[in-house]
Amino acid sequence: MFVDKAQILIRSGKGGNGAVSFRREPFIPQGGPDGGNGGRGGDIIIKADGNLRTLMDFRYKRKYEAENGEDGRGRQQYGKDGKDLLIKVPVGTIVKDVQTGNILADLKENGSSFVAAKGGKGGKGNVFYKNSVRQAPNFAEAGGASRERTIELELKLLADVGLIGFPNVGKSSFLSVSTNANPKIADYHFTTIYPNLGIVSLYDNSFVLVDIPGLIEGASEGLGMGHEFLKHVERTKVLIHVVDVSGSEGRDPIEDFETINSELKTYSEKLASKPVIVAANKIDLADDEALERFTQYAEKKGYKVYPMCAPINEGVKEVLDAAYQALLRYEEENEPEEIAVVSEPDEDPDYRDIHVSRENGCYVVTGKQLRKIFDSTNFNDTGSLRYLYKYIEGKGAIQTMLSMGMKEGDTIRVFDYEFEYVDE
Ligand SMILES: Nc1nc2c(ncn2[C@@H]2O[C@H](COP(=O)(O)OP(=O)(O)OP(=O)(O)O)[C@@H](O)[C@H]2O)c(=O)[nH]1
Ligand SMILES: [Mg+2]
Repeated sequence: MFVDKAQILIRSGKGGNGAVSFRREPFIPQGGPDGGNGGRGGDIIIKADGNLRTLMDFRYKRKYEAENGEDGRGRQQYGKDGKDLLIKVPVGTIVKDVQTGNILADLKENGSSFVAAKGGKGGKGNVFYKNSVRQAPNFAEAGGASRERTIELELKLLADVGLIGFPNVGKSSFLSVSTNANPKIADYHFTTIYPNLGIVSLYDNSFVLVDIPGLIEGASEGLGMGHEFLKHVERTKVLIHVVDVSGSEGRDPIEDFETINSELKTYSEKLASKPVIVAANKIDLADDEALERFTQYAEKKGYKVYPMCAPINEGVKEVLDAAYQALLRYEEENEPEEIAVVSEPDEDPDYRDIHVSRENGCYVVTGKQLRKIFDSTNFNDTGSLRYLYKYIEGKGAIQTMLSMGMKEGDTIRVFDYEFEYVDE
């Protein structure tokens, strides 16, 4: 199967903790604070790379982590920043947050990139907290949390023109003579099982042609490999409908033509309204009467028919010219499709939330920002403890617990720290 979607788990680096440290110097009994800052955690960056074609690699590696920042140290030594992690994806990849369903980025150009998970900030060392009243702060800031999220990568096939038709009618043969691509060509159905892209160079221009696996009746309901690939066809701008006009497999070319058209229509109106160039292939096997009958039929319906013998490159140039003209017209008349990207803040949406619950008679308080403040707390220092308490109170958690029935003397648990509630 052609892999054009992948889910991966990414995690940015945690920021390093700031250090609590005091100068120790001979003959100076009370040195000042000298704890350095922690380093920044590495970001997860996703970047479009023109050398990649598929999302295949993401089938084998699903978890991506950036480096944590180093903790600060004494003597005002800073912790090293964590290294960013660069994830390369093919041009045309869309990045989605699985939880919110938001599209975070549409990486349309080679080299464009975006930070999918920002690393935590480095925590400040205790030297930072020194001021005229507080000469010896014995606490430091914990590093910022890492960010973990599951994202979905989806590769849009950025093809301009799509080749459609029944199996074995000569689509791959056409692709092979008109582009640099080297698709497999063989005399059986479904030789092509995933879309092949090729670049057509025409005069001074070029466009991308995609060879879609053969469609059959019922494709719009998922028969054959239809459904999977009609989705790709939907993103092309112009279609080349290849018909075996010789009826070499015993089918009637007019019926073939109508069957495919009605499949497109059933799948979506949008698909059915795309400009179509009709290539009547295998003319070497067809008698004049058969070609004439088909041409008249299709032209009456408003299509222009191009007779062709793909393997020997006969009539191919005319089809490409017509497709290119239709493409130029299409682009003139239609705005390029823009994908709405949602810009989200760097932190988790629930970063500032605080939660209260009851467990075994205890009141339990949790929260992501709370975790960071908790980690910055020195439990031997009243000032530091007080700050933690004020934060919990400021978030309304004490009020919530009171309304849940908390009384003087009940236990409040914050991560692995427990204290008694005292009515002040
Ligand atoms: N005689 C003749 N044979 C052709 C012509 N075009 C293609 N063929 C043959 O038809 C067979 C199928 O050609 P492909 O190009 O693989 O057809 P396809 O539409 O890509 O087929 P699937 O990938 O199976 O859907 C091969 O044996 C080709 O050599 C043609 O114009 N004349
Ligand atoms: Mg093929």
